[in-house]
Amino acid sequence: MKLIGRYLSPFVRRVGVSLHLLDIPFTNEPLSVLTDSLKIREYSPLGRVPALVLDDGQVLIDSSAILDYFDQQAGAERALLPLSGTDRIEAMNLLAFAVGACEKTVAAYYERDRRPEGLVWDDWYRHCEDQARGALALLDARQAERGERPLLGERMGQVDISAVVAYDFARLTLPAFAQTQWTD
Ligand SMILES: N[C@@H](CCC(=O)N[C@@H](CS)C(=O)NCC(=O)O)C(=O)O
Repeated sequence: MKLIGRYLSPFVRRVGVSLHLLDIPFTNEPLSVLTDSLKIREYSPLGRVPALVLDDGQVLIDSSAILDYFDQQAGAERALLPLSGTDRIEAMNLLAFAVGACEKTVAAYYERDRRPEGLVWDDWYRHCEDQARGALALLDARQAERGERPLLGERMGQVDISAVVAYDFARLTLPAFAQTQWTD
């Protein structure tokens, strides 16, 4: 099985971390969306990462869909996201903040770092950054309430993985987050 995309992408990274946690062996082909887009499109015509090539050649795309596939296989006891019930509703909601923070951080990063000089829209950059900050602050407040316990339930799961990946990505790519001290 092969995971396509670089771990700098928070979407690729949350899949990679989850596969490790589920003890599922895979290799990584670190293709860049900037320099390897034609190669990525050979795996997925949408040209996005992550894409996951299964052993039978089938290609799955979109981190949430990929993670759902493995959770279904793992079964309720091992799944990283509750498969049903009220816990699932709460998990999906927290996850939407973590994944939303990734999306807004990616948008801010592209606005600031990927546009030609003179075409950067500062107000939009700040808007995206504020949205990412809002979502991360909510998760941070939740963690402060939970203390040593995971964000949901009693064992580390997808909400924790995605929250940490989102937080790390913001620290790595947005200067305003570089010095931020969040709940340990
Ligand atoms: N909803 C998708 C988002 C994936 C995504 O936006 N990946 C970015 C890299 S961080 C990408 O491939 N960007 C290139 C593009 O969209 O053209 C997921 O969860 O997998």
